[in-house]
Amino acid sequence: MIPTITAFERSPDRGKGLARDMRVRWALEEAGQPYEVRLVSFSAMKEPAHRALHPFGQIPTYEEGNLALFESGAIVLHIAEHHAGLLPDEANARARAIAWMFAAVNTVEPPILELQTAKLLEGDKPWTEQRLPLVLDRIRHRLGELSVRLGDADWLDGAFSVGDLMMIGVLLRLRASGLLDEYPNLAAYVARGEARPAYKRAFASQWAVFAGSRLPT
Ligand code: GTB
Repeated sequence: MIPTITAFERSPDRGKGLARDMRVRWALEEAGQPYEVRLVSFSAMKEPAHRALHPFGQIPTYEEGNLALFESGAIVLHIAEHHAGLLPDEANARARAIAWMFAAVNTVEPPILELQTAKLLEGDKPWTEQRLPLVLDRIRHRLGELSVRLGDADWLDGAFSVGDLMMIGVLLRLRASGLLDEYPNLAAYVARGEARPAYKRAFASQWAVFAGSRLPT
């Protein structure tokens, strides 16, 4: 059965692959699983039909037969559990790869999201000037710890896993800030992820949506 995911009809990132459907596309490409994409507008996301799939009216969602999922982490884990190559076979290594997925979305991503909120949504507020350095410090703190753990390894725990996929998906959101470049091993880690053929295919398919939507109508 070919799964269907949802993605932005017009992504605010203008095809940079920063919306969370990218992680799902990447996992599906790594798994060699064909998929279909249903593009949704911001207003359609808030309609009952989409909310039946996603209680918070967001993308991505994932439908496969009787199964409907939301939350990019849960979707990626589901894909990894049903296809070879994204999770180690050995039980403890598998548990550690899943721990890295949670670390990505629960420990590393929150201060990165704070930065986006501080800049994009609240950049005009009077407290932004004082708040920004605090947020940047929190991100640097986490990146420093992650950088030490990664050291000169290629991936976080042995072979490439879904833990790396989620972590790189999260770190990519920092590229525009320049913060990643302060940690050369993390910048190289992200570049290794982007160099994977599956990542490139996923990126190209989300780019095609943006390129299509900017054609003259
Ligand atoms: N925790 C959920 C998950 O991991 O799936 C979060 C899902 C989520 O935040 N979805 C966003 C969404 O649907 C898109 S990814 N937003 C619309 C809404 O809430 O109304 C977040 C995102 C949006 C835009 C950019 N960008 O332009 O760079 C990057 C990431």
